[in-house]
Amino acid sequence: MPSAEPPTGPGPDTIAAIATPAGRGAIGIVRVAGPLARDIARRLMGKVPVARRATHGAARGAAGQVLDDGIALFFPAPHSYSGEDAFEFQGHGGPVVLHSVLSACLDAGARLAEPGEFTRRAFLNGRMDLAQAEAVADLIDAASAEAARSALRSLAGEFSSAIDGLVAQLVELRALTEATLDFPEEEVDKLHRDDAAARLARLRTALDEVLARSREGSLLRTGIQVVLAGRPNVGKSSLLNRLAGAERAIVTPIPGTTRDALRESIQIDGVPLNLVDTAGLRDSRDEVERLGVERARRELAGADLVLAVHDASAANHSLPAAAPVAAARIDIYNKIDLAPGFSVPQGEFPAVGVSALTGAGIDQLRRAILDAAGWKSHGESVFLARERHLRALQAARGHLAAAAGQGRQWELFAEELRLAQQALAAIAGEFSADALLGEIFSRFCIGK
Ligand SMILES: Nc1nc2c(ncn2[C@@H]2O[C@H](COP(=O)(O)OP(=O)(O)OP(=O)(O)O)[C@@H](O)[C@H]2O)c(=O)[nH]1
Ligand SMILES: [Mg+2]
Repeated sequence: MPSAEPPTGPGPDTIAAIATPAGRGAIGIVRVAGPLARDIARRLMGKVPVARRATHGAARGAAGQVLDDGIALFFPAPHSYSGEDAFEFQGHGGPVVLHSVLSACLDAGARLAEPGEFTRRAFLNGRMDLAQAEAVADLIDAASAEAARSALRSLAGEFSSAIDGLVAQLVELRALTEATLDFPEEEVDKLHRDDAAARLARLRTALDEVLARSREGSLLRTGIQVVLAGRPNVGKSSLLNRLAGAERAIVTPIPGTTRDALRESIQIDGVPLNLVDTAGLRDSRDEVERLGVERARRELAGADLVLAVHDASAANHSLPAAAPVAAARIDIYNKIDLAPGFSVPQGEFPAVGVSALTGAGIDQLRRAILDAAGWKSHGESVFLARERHLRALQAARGHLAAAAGQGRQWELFAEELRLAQQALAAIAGEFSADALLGEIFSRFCIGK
């Protein structure tokens, strides 16, 4: 049944795009959304397909020529992805045929969609909040099964409802505070003050929990920059190969084998790591090796986690004095197969004994890496947060801390609560600036 309501939303124009990836494929999809979708469906297919029912037919151009044969779908507003009338044609997945169908849609009055514009409209039409819209892109970009699962949960609203929960608590607390401002008698004030303090404490705990789960989940998005470093010949490249499960780096008994920094993307329990092998740190007269050592130092400076590799069978375990190791660090004692009875020195950093040759200790090393990176295997409960979300949560956290420090200054207390709420509301995209939306949606694919 056609909807009686005209489609709502930004701009009355109708957008169209090829929604499937460029190149040849079994099936290709052209999608149209907006007030002209119904009209375009009629022009291409000869009639408007029954709502939400797959309809087989030929798509025709303006002159009546057959462009392709496929399945047409029509979703009347508001029950479509973007909330507007939507038409979709699933045809043969060749670039030429898809472009001819797309052109027919454009000839019939649609314009080419911008990246993410369908999802942007879904957000503007209230079909999803901003965090959910972001989850759409994160799901498409997910680099591991864990990241995909987490994105799906955000898309289903799990992250948003955690934020909504915090906002609801804040709203209650603000209402209570406003009441106190209106009735400043002594007794009421004392009662409210105790109550408000207790509520604020609960709220801060809840927010810290969400922040912890978000920080952890953000690892799934960004990956962890892990750099192998140590003296020449201690087995850094062998460890990279062992962790990658493939012979990526050249390994020889000659000290100074690795010159260029070598990168390898690996996963541990679905957490993406960007593993970098570097030249052994030493003073060398060899020009090429010296440049390699310089690069190694640069990589170390940008690392989230440094794997400081030592040779367990050697007398001297220390890293060269000049090694800049500021980030989180794990000390790895390699070649334990050559050092029977070796006991791992306990120092300032977590330490493990391994053998890149036999694989001994490697599982323990993997766990140590995840621990050091802050992955507590909350697994199913982490939020695939973006930097934007973390910043908003941190801002809210700061305002709540400031509120807690306000004592009896109710006006200032109330103001900090208001600012905290504003920070949290930004996650769902309330009152979002156009620039922010542009920045978020421009990274989407066209047709999404
Ligand atoms: N027995 C034993 N030998 C190892 C182990 N790990 C590495 N090696 C050997 O140690 C030598 C050096 O290994 P590499 O992985 O090239 O060491 P590296 O730290 O990358 O050396 P540079 O690139 O020169 O800095 C090679 O002969 C490896 O086969 C181990 O766990 N046990
Ligand atoms: Mg090497």
